[in-house]
Amino acid sequence: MGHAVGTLKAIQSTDPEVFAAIRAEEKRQRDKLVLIASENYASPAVLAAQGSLMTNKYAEGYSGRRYYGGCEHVDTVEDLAIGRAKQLFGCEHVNVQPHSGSTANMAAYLSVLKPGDTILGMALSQGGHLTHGSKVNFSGKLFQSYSYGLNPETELIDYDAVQRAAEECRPRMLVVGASAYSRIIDFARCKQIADSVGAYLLVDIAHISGLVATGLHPSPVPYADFVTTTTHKTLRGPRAGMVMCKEEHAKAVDKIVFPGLQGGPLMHVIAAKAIAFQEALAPEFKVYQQNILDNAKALANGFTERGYHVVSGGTDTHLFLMNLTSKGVTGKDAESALETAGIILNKNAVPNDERPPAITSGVRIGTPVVTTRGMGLREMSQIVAWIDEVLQQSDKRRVHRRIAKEVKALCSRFPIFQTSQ
Ligand code: DSN
Repeated sequence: MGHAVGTLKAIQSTDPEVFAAIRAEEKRQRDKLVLIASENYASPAVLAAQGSLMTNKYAEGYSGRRYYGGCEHVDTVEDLAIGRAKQLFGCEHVNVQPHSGSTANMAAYLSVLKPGDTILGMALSQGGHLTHGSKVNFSGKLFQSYSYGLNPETELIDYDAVQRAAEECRPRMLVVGASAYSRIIDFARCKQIADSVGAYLLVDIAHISGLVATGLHPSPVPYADFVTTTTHKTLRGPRAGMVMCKEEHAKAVDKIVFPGLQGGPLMHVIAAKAIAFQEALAPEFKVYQQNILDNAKALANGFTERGYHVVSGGTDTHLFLMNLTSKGVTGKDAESALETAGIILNKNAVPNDERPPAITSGVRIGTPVVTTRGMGLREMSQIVAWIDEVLQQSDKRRVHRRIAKEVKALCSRFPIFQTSQ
């Protein structure tokens, strides 16, 4: 992949400090093995659109009805993004303007709820997301939030318990979706639960949207009132969000995104969304998503064979959690030792974790990035061996440094882009 060289050169001459940081980040992304489940490497075309002069344009409003002149070309890219998103997900309506997944969720809530209404979402500590009702987030401050979680035995979503929780708290909105849950979610069942208590259903597919777009995870679109996503995780587009909804909510969603929550849309990012959706419609994208799944399964199986506790017993998606309690290492120490070895992942709370979020008892592992680099089953087996070696010897810096060299050698065989100079 190649950056727009001219753009980077312009930075070099005007701001050497920022230029140096960007070059260092480029080297870091090139030489390290990234297993952060929410990250990916966007294509050169997506990067170029984000660096384009569409960033200069104000376009408050929507295509054909803007509050500024000169919007004909940004209208074109927004129309393309909308048409392609509808084709990818089969949704009735989509708003592609949200700057992030968090804003997309805020828009879904506020299109039909009022502050003080009740929501029920998966607890952050059980694999949910901050914006699904966490008390430290707007969603837990603005709304009366209640949570559900996993069955402690199976570590799977306990739908009977969700039903009971819904009957107790009578939410106006049931929120489904996760940032650290590895199994297929039963959206039809969630719809039944929402209907049984007269709640709206919001499904946040930020993590799995690439899998949903290619039919490798069942789609919530037929069931949910609102489906939100980010566009930069498995979907491999620019860093941003969007909201899909049933036609009956279209006006309310558009009105809350603008002027309710945001001002001018980021038209350079919307152009990049249009490109990413086109890439995702190509047949190769489904092959890529299948490879992500195969790689995640290979890692989860490899760790299970070595005696690790993979939460929920395995994975159907691009990610899984490992509970390291029986290995005698915390999530924080594991993250740090692995980073020295050139392997980047994040510590993560495991279900019913006794340690605080800044320490945790586990790590989250995801395969979108390594799969984008073209790595396959052979490399996954090597990654399991390296991670196991580091975690068995989490205080031996010499071992970590040796592995970092081996990681760099592997990464050089799977380039993510040509260096800009
Ligand atoms: N922070 C993202 C993640 O890592 O899953 C979710 O917003």
